[in-house]
Amino acid sequence: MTIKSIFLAATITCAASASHAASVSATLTNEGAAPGASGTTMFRADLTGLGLSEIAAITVTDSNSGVGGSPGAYSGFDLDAIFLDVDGDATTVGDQYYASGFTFSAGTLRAGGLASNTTGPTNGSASANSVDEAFATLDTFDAIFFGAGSLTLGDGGELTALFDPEILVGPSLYLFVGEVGLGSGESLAASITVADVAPAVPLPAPALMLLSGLGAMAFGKRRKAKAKAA
Ligand SMILES: [Ca+2]
Ligand SMILES: [Ca+2]
Ligand SMILES: [Ca+2]
Repeated sequence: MTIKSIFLAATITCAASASHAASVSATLTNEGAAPGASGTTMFRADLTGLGLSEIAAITVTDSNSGVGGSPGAYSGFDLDAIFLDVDGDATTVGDQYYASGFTFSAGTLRAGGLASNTTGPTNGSASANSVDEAFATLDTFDAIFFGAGSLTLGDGGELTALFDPEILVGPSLYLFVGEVGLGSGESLAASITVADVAPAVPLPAPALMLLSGLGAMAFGKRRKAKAKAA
């Protein structure tokens, strides 16, 4: 078996010093066909020795190459599964940790190709910003070609698997990722980020307006108090 490797970029933010941030890298190796889904390529990365004490989020970003694989609702990286595993053996499932939630941003679709089987633009998405979790089953290698069991990211799309509570990095912890297809070229170009701090969820515009409104009210109160004191 040829061992292909891709670059795994990991970002660490130290809790002790909020302004400090550092990056480390590790190797994601091609482990061949995934158990339970012979059409899925399984990749594994050792998460020990990276300087991470715990895992809060893992982000998979499509390389936006615009080539490889299929167009339409299958444009870009086709993610069968993403999970953590203590002993590094994907066939023993009792030691696995699955995401507590996901954030998603669908990429663009190439013209033509098949339509999505789900309500979102890419196969396995519920909308441009949410995953159809029951359809995509991102905790299991079970994808069916052009069918159920995976989430297609779209060109330039991004998925973050959130782990709340965080998963402690003990003496042994591995990341498993699967891509539907054997050697389509999309998986090796995608980038993966492991972080011990979950990314901040951007506030929707109405919440921001409310916050700035509250700020203005507080400012007005302070001015009044000052005027009284004067
Ligand atoms: Ca694809
Ligand atoms: Ca295992
Ligand atoms: Ca799956």
